[in-house]
Amino acid sequence: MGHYSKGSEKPPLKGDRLRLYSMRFCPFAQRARLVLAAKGINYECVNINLKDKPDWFFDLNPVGKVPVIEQPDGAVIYESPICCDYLEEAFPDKPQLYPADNPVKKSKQKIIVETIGSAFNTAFYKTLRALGEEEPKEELKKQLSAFDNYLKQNDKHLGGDKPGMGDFLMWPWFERLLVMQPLIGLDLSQFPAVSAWCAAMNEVPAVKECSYPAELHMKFYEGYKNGDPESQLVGIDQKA
Ligand SMILES: N[C@@H](CCC(=O)N[C@@H](CS)C(=O)NCC(=O)O)C(=O)O
Repeated sequence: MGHYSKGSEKPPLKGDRLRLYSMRFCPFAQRARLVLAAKGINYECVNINLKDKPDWFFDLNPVGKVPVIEQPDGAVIYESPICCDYLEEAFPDKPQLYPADNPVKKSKQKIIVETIGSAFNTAFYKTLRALGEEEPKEELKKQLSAFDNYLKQNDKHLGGDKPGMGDFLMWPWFERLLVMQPLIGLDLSQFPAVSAWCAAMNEVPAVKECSYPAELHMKFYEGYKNGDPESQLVGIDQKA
């Protein structure tokens, strides 16, 4: 498991395994890790130092963001929802996370991710950057309420009776919210359907495989807040 910074050489691709460029605490990269785990795809993970990126990383993704997927033949995919859709389509023999025969249900999952998911992700980081300010927290609660209403009126998961692509795309921010709710001054039990969804997601094997313990999330957050470039390395010996 590498952690590549400026000045490093790009590691050569290994055999026929897919490669994921990631940063251990990036929620967008976690989406791809979750989908890879849920599908049981064997892959190599290469972590990028996002505070001091290697020049070669921009050859893969000119935007310079993780996640990036590199195929054994060198083809490159980036932007997390596109990476996840690619994994679904490129591995048709692995468990499917969208209902292949129901375009309406597939679109409904995407709608929740695009609307509530995107607004929630923005509000979550705004709230963390401005702890104590009411406005971002109110927006966060508005999105939680919208997600709660949706879950109340629909199935247990966005994917139906079991987690689907939509659930995995939403999850990374909720893993963090569960840890940080006391810090934010928010009580998730006010949103019972979201709480039940979180409890169910926490039991999903792929979620367990890709999660970090609360204390690592908190240590990363502390370092991130203080601009500590080493924060991405928190607990690297404990869990890669
Ligand atoms: N829209 C992108 C967002 C990815 C993203 O913002 N990743 C962050 C880490 S969490 C990143 O690579 N930041 C590096 C930078 O912005 O320079 C996606 O969905 O993949």
